[in-house]
Amino acid sequence: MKKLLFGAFALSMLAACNVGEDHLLNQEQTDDLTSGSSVTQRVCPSEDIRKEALANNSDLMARFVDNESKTEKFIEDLKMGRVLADGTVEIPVVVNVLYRTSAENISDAQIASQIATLNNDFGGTNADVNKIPSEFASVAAGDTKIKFRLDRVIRKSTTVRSWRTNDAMKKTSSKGQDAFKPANYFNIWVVGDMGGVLGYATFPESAGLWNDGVVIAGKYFGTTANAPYNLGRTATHEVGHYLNLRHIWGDGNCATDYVDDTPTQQDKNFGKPTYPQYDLCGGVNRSIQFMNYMDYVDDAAMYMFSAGQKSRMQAITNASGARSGLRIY
Ligand SMILES: [Ca+2]
Ligand SMILES: [Zn+2]
Repeated sequence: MKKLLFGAFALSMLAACNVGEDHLLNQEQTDDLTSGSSVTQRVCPSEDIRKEALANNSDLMARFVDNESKTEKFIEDLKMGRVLADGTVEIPVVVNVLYRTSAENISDAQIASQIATLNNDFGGTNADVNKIPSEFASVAAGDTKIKFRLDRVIRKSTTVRSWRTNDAMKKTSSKGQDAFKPANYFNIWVVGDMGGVLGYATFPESAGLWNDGVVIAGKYFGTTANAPYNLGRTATHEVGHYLNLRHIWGDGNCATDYVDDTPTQQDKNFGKPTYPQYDLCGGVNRSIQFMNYMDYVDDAAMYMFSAGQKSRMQAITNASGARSGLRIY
């Protein structure tokens, strides 16, 4: 609907091009006539010059329409409370539970515990936030201004005993469950078992596609008794990917995660490392941020995003980002 409106608007701008030309001609004549004289009344020709330029340049017109569309969306989002007054974005969450046994049909309470964990971890209100070493406290994200609100739970019985990472759980035709409006809702699939995999995510280039979202094995979803993956941080990590964060070690030896305030580290870390740990990369020995959610440490050993990671996530959820469709409707 909005696109149609803008299309009509763009056409009316084109139709106005003759007026613009006439005006420019008049302007030139006026310039000649009035050269050397002082201005007696304020005149700004910007919009008329723009109309002329838009009428003669379809690329420019496309950019104009795109800017107006994004601006209107942001204002509409603000008006509707989809973006809160302090800029916080609320993401509606759909949890698709695929179960074979009754134990796999996880409770509403377990789902609620996962949403609460996401809001604490992304809000910087996690109970273990005080464990962040002072060295990294100055670059901790604090409140990322991204919140999660459970919109609905879709439960479905299935005969599948163990799932692989081939997205079969995301299709009704392969004994899974189709995504619920993935352009506007963050879909999580909770499955009974994925072998040795805790979870996996799509990145923002998949925004709105049929397979877009996060998959988590039910045993590690929310607060559970399954230590060391018992605090819901598997989802925190996977949602980080969904919002365009890479692994902190850049998935290579001393590789980059495109975040400046996460020190370059050699590789992933496991378990519960003791602070500080040092990695030698490019001849520089750095204290590494192994307690970051995007490392591989145990749930109890990860408790921060960095400010740089917050910027990347905000970039992808804002009005012009790939995930700008994720709003409460
Ligand atoms: Ca880094
Ligand atoms: Zn990962």
